[in-house]
Amino acid sequence: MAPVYFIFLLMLQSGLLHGAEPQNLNCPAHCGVPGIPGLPGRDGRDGKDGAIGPKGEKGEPGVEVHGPPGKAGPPGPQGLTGPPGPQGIKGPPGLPGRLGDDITSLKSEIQLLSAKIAMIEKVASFNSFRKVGEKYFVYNGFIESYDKGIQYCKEIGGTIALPRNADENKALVKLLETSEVIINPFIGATDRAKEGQFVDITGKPLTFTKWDSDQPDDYKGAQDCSVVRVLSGFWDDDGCENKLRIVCEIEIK
Ligand SMILES: [Ca+2]
Ligand SMILES: [Ca+2]
Repeated sequence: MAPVYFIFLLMLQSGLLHGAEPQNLNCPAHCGVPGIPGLPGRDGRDGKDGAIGPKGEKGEPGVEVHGPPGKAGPPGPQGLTGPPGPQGIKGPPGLPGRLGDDITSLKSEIQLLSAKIAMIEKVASFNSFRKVGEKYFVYNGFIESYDKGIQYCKEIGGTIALPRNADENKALVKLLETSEVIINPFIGATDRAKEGQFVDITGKPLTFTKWDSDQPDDYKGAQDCSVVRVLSGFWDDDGCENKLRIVCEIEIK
């Protein structure tokens, strides 16, 4: 392509241009008006980096400044158990805990109440019973000698009846007054140890008596036990081997 273009230029200069009237290109009369300057071109690309400059002078030494402490790190692993320390001095005895005292007190009350209920149930199991103060007289129709009566009352958890005051004496009489057959009950007072000196079953002198006017008379020298006359409420000494009513007394506090 380039040779063709070159030949074309030669022909244009030697043939075609020779055939036409030559023009004077240097003539100012044929020159056009100068064109308006074009717009400035776009900025060129950045040049390449220059060469590395010389090393700067050494700077002044810095001032040491401590910053704030950092956050605490995670706890380390547990260390080995150390040897036991020496035994300390024994301290003074502590005060008893109030709650412990209350519980102990409640337990005691419950035990007392349970025992009381058991005794009341026992009293209620008798055919006849009568309360006077903290004492119950109980009777179940048992008729025996004095010594067997003592044993019987012991077995039921009481003692043979012995009025200690006027109220108790009345209560004992009231317990038996409705019975059809008049059989007096033994009371726990004897003079078997020493004639004429009546004592209770523990050997203590009586603190209350209600002997009838002519009693005790130790009739025929064979009356060392005693009874309450149900009809009058007065006492009489009687034979210990007689089979009489056995009334027991049970105290429930
Ligand atoms: Ca006697
Ligand atoms: Ca008598």
